[in-house]
Amino acid sequence: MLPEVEKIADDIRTMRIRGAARIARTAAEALRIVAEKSEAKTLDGFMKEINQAAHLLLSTRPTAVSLPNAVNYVLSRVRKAAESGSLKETRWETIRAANDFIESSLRALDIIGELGARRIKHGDVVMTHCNSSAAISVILKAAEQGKVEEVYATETRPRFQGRLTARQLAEKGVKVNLIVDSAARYFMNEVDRVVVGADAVAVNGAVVNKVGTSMIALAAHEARVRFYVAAETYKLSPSTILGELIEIEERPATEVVDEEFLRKYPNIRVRNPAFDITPPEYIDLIITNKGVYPPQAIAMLMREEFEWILEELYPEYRVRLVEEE
Ligand code: RUB
Repeated sequence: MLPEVEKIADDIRTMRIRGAARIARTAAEALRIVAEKSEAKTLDGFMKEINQAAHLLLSTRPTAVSLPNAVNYVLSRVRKAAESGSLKETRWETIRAANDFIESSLRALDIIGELGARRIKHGDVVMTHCNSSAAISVILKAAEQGKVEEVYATETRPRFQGRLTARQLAEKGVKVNLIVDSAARYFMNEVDRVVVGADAVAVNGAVVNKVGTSMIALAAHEARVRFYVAAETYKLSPSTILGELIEIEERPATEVVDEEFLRKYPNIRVRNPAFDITPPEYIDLIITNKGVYPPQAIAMLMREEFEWILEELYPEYRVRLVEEE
């Protein structure tokens, strides 16, 4: 395995590279690096390298579906190119596919910013959680249009990604209040809209995002504050159409307490789920690069976007399609 690819996998696992969109783009980049640096003399040899790299990348973090969606997008084009039997063409197609994914991911962020900003009104106070490039794109676009009064950003225990959000917004001149996660309800009465990102969106419109999101959604619901999710279409989880559940990553206890605490109190079990699930009833809109959807309608978009992946990767789904014809 190339050391560059191992390093990327390690950076994703240890969260030096984090956030669903960035993880996806970096995974595509890793596959491009394999194609650029491969010394394989045969197509079979190259395919083996690509598949090994894909396998390693997929094993890094289980929840953000953007990662398998990015890897599968590239792999699907690689497999098609490999049918030509040409090693050179297959390598080039790997590079092109990775570049296309990265470019369209960045374009998607801009579109989400534009569409999402239309849902923010002049004078709005916005709350956000964790550090989502899609949510930030919406807030910054709305701020650029002079609509955002101020932002409440939760610090996001235990890794404090909210500090990154506060910094990124403040650097662009947005007025930011950094608050502890548990103060979300206390400040909710001052908030007009909540905007968060997503690691995965299930077929029923439920959204998986940084742990704490569902509590904020609950508080927003109770206070009748609109709750928006900003998510590129590659955050949609096609396997949930087939009834698969999204795995919630549980991270090390040492992110919450130190080693000494663990040694001193061996009978205390520290739980540290990285994500939680917000049910569709608490979500007003999912803002995607293909338009703005109520969570109840997301299944439609998911089928349109991922028919190919379902047919290619899930043979049992293909059987069903054939039966339906
Ligand atoms: C990050 C997180 C973000 C989503 C969306 O979790 O939950 O809200 O990934 O981010 P972690 P983006 O820090 O554990 O990766 O909109 O940038 O894809």
